[in-house]
Amino acid sequence: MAACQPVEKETTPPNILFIFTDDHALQAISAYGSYINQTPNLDRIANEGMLFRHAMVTNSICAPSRAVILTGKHSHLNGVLDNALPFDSTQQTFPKLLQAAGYQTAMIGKWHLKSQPTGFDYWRVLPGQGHYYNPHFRTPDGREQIEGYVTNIITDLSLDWLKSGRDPEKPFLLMSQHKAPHREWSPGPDHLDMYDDVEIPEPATLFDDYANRSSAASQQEMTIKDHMDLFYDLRVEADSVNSSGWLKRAGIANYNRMTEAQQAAWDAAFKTENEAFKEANLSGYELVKWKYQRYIKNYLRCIASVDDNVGRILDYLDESGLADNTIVIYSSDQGFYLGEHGWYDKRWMYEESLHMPLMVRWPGQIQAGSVNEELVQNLEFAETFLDIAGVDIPADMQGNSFKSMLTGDEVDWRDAIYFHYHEFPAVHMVNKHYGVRTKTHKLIYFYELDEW
Ligand code: SGN
Ligand code: CA
Repeated sequence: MAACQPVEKETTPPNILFIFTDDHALQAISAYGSYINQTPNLDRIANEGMLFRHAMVTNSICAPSRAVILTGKHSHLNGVLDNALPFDSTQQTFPKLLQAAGYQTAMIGKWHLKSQPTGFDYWRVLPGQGHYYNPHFRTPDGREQIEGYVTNIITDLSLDWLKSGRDPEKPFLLMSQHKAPHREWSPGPDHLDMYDDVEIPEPATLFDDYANRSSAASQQEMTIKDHMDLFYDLRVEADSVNSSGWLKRAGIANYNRMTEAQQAAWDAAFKTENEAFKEANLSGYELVKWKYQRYIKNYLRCIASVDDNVGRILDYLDESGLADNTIVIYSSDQGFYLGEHGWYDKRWMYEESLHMPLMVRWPGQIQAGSVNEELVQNLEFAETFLDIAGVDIPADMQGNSFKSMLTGDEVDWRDAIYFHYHEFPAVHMVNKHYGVRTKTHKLIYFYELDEW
């Protein structure tokens, strides 16, 4: 009796929307318990999906993290050990495999891999680190400059592609990758005054003395106290400080990119506080505390814009009806120090920079509000996305698909992760190290110092 047979439902592979930021620490996401800011739109992804508490990178630095994500292989196999090395874009990547399986693929925003993007039907990427104001983009047809604030623009381009740039008959992969909240933490015009009258709580270790730790911890060059530049990083006027040559040039260039109207809004936002700062002539602890406030407020202002723009994307998914069959992932290329240990930047296998945010929404598949405690890594995005799309996972990829964690099925997961940071000597001077971490322990070896 044909009528009683279960109907073979035609399953459309889900769309994959990967929203990625640069240097967004867990400590600055309210779904992770931030005590310094609120991120209502990012929290929506966690509340309607799953939040991973122990998502970690294999190598805590930008270009290497991106190469790991594309290939599903550790740095020593994909070739991008550090930020200086180009990505060999002839190698196997998950976007290429999805494209071959019939997905429409797009890469918009920060790429940072030096070579040309491959495996994408559409791409528009920032050159290098890119700029916050009036950014240039590299495209297959050459360079173009777009007026406005980078986080808004990357979202506009992403929405344009979703609405009218793709073949609506095919499933899509969209990698929408922000520059924010990367150094030099330039807030957008909508958030210049945010946090003006509040004091952000300091982390307990802002004045860490690095006693009882590897000598690497005291040899770095990433303290708010000594290495954060008052002009380039913190926007106190050039004539008041001692910026080194290139930081001064870069800071001036950033300002000169702005239109007159953007400059006027910028000047108005910082002027009064800058004058008070010069007047106060701070030093020692008081100066560090002031620098922390200026730093964290600008960082959080950049995140507020990311949050607003994630809201725009989620709203569009709802309005267009795409939400039901689209898996939304929010993550960042590593964690970051928000004053913990007196630091900014990343690189270490210590917790703040080892972790990356990971929140995933997949309506009908993930139970809303679930929290995952397993040790997952950026090494498994490629495998997971292929698995979700029903594409075979190549045997030479090194991570595991975590799809069954998303759907709540039983999984036999790893009990330890491996990490290796390779960039030294280089900016911020963090020594090379590798290590392993389990749910309860961590072992790190600074092999050029021979210190465990
Ligand atoms: C730039 C930054 C550094 C940062 C690296 C790597 N300096 O060099 O502070 O550590 O990028 O960042 S800046 O003055 O140019 O902002 S990464 O995210 O690309 O790995
Ligand atoms: Ca980064």
